[in-house]
Amino acid sequence: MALIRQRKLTKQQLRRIDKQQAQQQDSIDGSLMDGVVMAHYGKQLEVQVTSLPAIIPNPPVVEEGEPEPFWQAIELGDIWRCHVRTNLPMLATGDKVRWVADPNTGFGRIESVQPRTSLVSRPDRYHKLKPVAANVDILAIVFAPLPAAAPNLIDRYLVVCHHADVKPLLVLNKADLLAIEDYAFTKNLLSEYESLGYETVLTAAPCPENILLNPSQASSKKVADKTKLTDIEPLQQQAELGLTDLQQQIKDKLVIFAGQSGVGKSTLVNALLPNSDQSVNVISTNSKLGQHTTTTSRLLPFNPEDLTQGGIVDTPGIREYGIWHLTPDDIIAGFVELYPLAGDCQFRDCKHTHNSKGCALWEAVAEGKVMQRRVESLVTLQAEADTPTY
Ligand SMILES: Nc1nc2c(ncn2[C@@H]2O[C@H](COP(=O)(O)OP(=O)(O)O)[C@@H](O)[C@H]2O)c(=O)[nH]1
Ligand SMILES: [Mg+2]
Ligand SMILES: [Zn+2]
Repeated sequence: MALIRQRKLTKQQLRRIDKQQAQQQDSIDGSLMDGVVMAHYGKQLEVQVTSLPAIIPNPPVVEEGEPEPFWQAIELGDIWRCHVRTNLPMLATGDKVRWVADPNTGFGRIESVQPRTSLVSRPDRYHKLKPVAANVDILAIVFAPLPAAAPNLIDRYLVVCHHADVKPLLVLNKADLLAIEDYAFTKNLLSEYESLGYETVLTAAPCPENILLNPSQASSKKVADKTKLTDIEPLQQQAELGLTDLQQQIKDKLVIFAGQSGVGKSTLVNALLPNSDQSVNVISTNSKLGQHTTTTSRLLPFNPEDLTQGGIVDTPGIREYGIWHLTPDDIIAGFVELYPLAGDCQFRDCKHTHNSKGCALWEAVAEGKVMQRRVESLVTLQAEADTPTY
């Protein structure tokens, strides 16, 4: 065993150290403020000032003829580049933090993180689980008639929501295309999830392809042969209401949009955040970002001056929501109607496959009480979680 030589300190020395530490703590306490993590760049973060410190630091007095030293005043709503104290857990966009700002350098340091209401995580390319967004209220699962919806993907997102403590909201976008008869399947899918108790909304995002906004567009499309323009009017009203509906549902909330590529997530986000491009610019000039930095996720507020009004967390690559870190129990817990049945399977370790003996889930399918595709979805996801892909 290694001998650790400890220097004996005199009582007086100990008292002096205590006093120094207490003074340091006092000066930190006076400078502490509230903030919200707006973006994440690996080691550095951007934090928005949401409360001012008790003691507002004064700029240095400059003698005449002296050059003015750097000084970044602390103002509500400003965004600061921050380091993180070493002993903190990994932080994520949306985290509410206590932090100190150093006006002499323009950098801040995060001192602590407030308890989270939810945490969305995602495995990185080395399969290590990374927090992506904290305190998210709603995960909007966007799907559309085209590209065709993958019910299994929706089920996967629902599992993720359950595990992250985030409320799912099913958004059927491109509702204008429902005027085309082929897409009854998609509308039906929405009703199925409604019957399971999930909140849903039907939207048609403003864009040139939207055949409700641009009926002339419809006639130029091959698919439009089947479009009966007389049917469009009620749908038009519904879809227009849809965007307002969506707006209402996510008001004052922090939201993530997820879903296959091409379903209209960016178009919806732009419609909901008309100033999103601007706010991104403001942030980058404020903090003089290096160009090499890529964010893992960014919070785009509905009102940049008041974060309590919520916003959207923009996360690249959010589609690859791995679930390998979840147990079979975690996964079935995300299937609201199947979870209560699983206890009735004959075997505790039932895999719920079609030929599993005494499987309560398949009995329920046979009795028409649950949907077969949901049980199949469950089995697929459980099998995926069971097989590491690296
Ligand atoms: N017809 C129609 N097209 C849409 C709608 N929303 C988006 N689009 C179009 O679908 C394409 C993909 O949209 P985008 O927002 O990039 O999808 P993302 O990959 O999910 O972000 C674009 O050409 C959009 O203009 C909609 O409600 N109706
Ligand atoms: Mg996009
Ligand atoms: Zn079973």
